[in-house]
Amino acid sequence: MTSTVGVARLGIGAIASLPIESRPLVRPDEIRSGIVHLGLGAFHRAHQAVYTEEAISAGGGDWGIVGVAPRSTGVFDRLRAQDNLFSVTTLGAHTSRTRVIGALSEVRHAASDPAAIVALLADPRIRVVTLTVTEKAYQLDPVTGELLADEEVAADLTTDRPPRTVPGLLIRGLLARAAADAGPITLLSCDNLPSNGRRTHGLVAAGLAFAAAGDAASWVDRNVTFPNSMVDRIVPASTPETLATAAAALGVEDQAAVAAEPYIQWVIEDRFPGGRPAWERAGAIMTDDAGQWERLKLRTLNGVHSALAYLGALAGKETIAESLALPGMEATLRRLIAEDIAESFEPPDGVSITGYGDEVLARFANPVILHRTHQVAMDGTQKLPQRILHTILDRRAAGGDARWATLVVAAWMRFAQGAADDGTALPLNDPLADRIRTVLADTPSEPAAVVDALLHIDSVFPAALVADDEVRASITAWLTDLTRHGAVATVEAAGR
Ligand code: CS2
Repeated sequence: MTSTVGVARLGIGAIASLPIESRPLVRPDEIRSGIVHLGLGAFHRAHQAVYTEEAISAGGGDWGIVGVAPRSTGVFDRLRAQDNLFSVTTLGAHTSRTRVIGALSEVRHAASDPAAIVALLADPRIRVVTLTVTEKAYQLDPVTGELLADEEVAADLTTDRPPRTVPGLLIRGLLARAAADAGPITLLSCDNLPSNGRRTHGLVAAGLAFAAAGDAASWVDRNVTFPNSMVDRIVPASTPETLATAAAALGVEDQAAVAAEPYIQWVIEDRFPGGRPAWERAGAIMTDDAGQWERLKLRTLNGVHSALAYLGALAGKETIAESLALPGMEATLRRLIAEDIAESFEPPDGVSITGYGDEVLARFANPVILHRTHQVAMDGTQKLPQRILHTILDRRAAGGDARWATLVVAAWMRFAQGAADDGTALPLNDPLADRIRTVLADTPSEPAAVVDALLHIDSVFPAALVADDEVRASITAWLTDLTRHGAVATVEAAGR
């Protein structure tokens, strides 16, 4: 991205010139670090960074965030050039507010200095590690939750080379922390995985066993917690327009700007032996058990989001809001919510799943949030289990037919075949893309054959689902409709 000639850049020196309502609540150079965060993407900047800034401002404490970019240098360079400051523009249908966030006390780039990250994790000042690294970075089998056999992770755990993977960084960091007996710490996953804390714990335990680190494992048992958490805010990837909106509001250029919807939620299990920021002062819900919140959000919001992404992409729609506006789409999704999702689990006390679903649909309809269908469609193999397949399994166990949820699986299968209904190529960004392409290349294009072949990707589809002939027939019927009539006509007919 190029600088606009003559316009000053956001930085500590620019704070005094910002409109008062846009100034940060705390300053990066005045807070001390207590958190390491892995994953400096737009979501972190518009979510945990916002909560943490408000928590420090309201409740104090040394909880500045050391933001670590695992691989890409882009956002790291841009933040460094801005003294770690960036803005969040909150986009309502009719209002827009831009505020600079000062919660990042430091920024680091793991790939160019992994040893520094390992040392940070062993630093007694750091008492919380938060993660937004996307589902695939955990290297867990989505069906079993077991650590995958991956050469890079194995090399990180069994050799002295500087770690390259997220599991490698975490486990080598915990080994160093155990060796230094540097005090208790919490690893808090903020990714959209089911039981994300329990999975992170499983990953660490498996990694320590693999690294044959017996003493460290018992230190970890005594000193490290892995609470589950549910995170929620729609934060599309930033575009040149996002940066232009921020610059207009701030009067200075901000190349790390993000834009997000007004809605924001964080539910966190309160197990922090080394302490934590007063996140509840910023509106987070601290609880004993985040499980029901997590199911509510993953199955309803993310499940419906994936439905909109695949069906919308097939119909040639660019954004989630445009996909939702297709004739019959809203009615179809309401059935998915009421007949399948709401029947598949117990919601948190006092929450109605259909009421929550109505709110989710209203959020997706926000016309100024330009969330691309292709962005949400990415990494389908990592997302489908918790978003849709668990709903199907629970409905089937209770005797239901999961008709609407099987439509989403069929839409993913058609999307995975690589072309929209008008023949335009669709990108298959997925860690299993090669496997999917190989499977499809060897398969006749009839829907029944495609369903059969893709269901055999056993790290995505649980055995109970593959063995269920009614589910298979339902996916095949939908895929037949999608293939013959296209997504627009299929959704229109379904919504009638
Ligand atoms: C989306 C999520 O990209 C996706 O897969 O479904 O990022 C979604 O926007 C967030 O989970 C909302 O909290």
